Amino acid sequence: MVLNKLQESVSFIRTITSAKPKIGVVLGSGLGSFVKDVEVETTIPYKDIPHFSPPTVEGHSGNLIFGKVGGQAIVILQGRNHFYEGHSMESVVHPTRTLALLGVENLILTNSAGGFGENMSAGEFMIIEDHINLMGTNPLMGPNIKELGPRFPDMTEAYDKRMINIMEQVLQKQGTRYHKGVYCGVSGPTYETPSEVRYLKLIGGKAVGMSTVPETIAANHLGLRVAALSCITNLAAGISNQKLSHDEVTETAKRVEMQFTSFLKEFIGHI
Ligand code: 6GU
Repeated sequence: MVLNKLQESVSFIRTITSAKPKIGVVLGSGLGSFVKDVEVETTIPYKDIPHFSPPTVEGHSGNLIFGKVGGQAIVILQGRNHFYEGHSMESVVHPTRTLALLGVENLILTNSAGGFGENMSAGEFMIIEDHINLMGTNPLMGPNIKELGPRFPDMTEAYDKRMINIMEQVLQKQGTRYHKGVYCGVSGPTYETPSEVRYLKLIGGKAVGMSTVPETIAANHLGLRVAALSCITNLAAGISNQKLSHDEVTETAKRVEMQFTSFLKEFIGHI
């Protein structure tokens, strides 16, 4: 069933383009404007693709985009489905799996996250070195689809070391402030309580968000190399006195749009 749906998505996309980029990019909340810097060749709205669902949240768009950046062929998921929207884990990772079946080998995941690491401020970035899955489920639950990958995938290096090094070099060169750390993936849609944030800190996290973990798990199952970058759009609850809002998340993402875009362009050129 899962495999049939994937094949139907791939077949539909193949009626529109024969492009086989090796690099896939998932753009998180408010980070969709990177597309302005892409030489776009083909845009396919999610609503046209069988088994892709259009996003329900404001500020999230839904397009599959093929194009080039700095001469490199890429495919972009502009907007993702979140577990908190009520999508099944299977449908959350469906677009990621589709990219792999289209030929993607390197997956760049981006997101907005709440930060609680030492010396973190809103507007900074965090390279995800590892994650803790706190979503209460796993996209690989259920019968294993052996055509996609093994029953018990290794997650020792879920985030590719070489890609982490390249990300660091690019951020340093561009003079962009960044952190490195563990991303805690939660289901949402509520932001955390201050006590929950203290717990996340105790277990070794530095940032928290409602995405990325399912895609990273599905991508590792498929044998893709994963790189992931969080935009710290706000400090997590209890770290500052400020209350949290989705408006702050989108405002900060907008403020760092230029830095984020130049980072992605150069990073893609070095993969
Ligand atoms: Cl503070 N928490 C979660 N779960 N997701 C976020 C966030 C916080 N800030 C941006 N996204």
